[in-house]
Amino acid sequence: MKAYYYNEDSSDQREDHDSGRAVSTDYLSQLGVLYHCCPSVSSVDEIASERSYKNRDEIIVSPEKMGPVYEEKVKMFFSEHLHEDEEIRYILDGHGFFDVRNDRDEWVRIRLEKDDLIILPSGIFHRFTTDNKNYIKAMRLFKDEPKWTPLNRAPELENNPHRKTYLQDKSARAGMMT
Ligand code: KMT
Ligand code: NI
Repeated sequence: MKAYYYNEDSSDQREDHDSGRAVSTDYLSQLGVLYHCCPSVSSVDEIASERSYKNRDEIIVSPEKMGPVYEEKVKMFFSEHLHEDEEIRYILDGHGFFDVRNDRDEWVRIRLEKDDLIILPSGIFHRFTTDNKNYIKAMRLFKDEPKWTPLNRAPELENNPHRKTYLQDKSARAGMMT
C-alpha cells in the first residue's frame, strides 16, 4: 500500500498521478479509511468475523476477464460516488487505486496490491481504477446480500443520512486529536 495526494494532470486515470506528497495511515484513519496488511486469508477471516461480514466473492477486473465491457466498467468505477454501506476490499493479485476525498475535497490516492485490505466507511466519496497494467483480482466482503449501489456525487447527497453520519464521525475523530 502506498498513499499520496493525487496529482491532477491530464494523463490517463490509470497512471500513478503521484504528487510526491505522501499520506500516512494515521491520516487515512482520520478520514475513516482503515488499512490492514493481511498476508493470509485467516487474518481476513478475523476482520470479517469481528465486523459480522458473512459473505464474500471474488472479482477480476481485466480486459481478458471482462471482454469489451472492460473500458466501460473502468470508467464507471472511476465516477465519484458513495455507498450506504462500508466497502471492504482485499487484494489477491494485481494492483489498483482507490481515491478518497479528504476534508478539503482533494483526492488522496491509495495504491493497493496483493495482501492489502482496505475498509472505506459508508458515506465517503471515492472512486476506483485499475493501473496501467489493467489487472486486479480482489475479494469483496459483504455483511448479507451484496449491496454495491453507487450513489454518484450530487449536491442533494449532502442530505443523505449516511453522508451526514460520516461527516459527524469524522469531526468527532478530529476533535479527539486536539
Ligand atoms: C469498486 O468498489 O469500485 C470495486 O469493487 C472495484 C473492483 S474491486 C477492486
Ligand atoms: Ni465504491
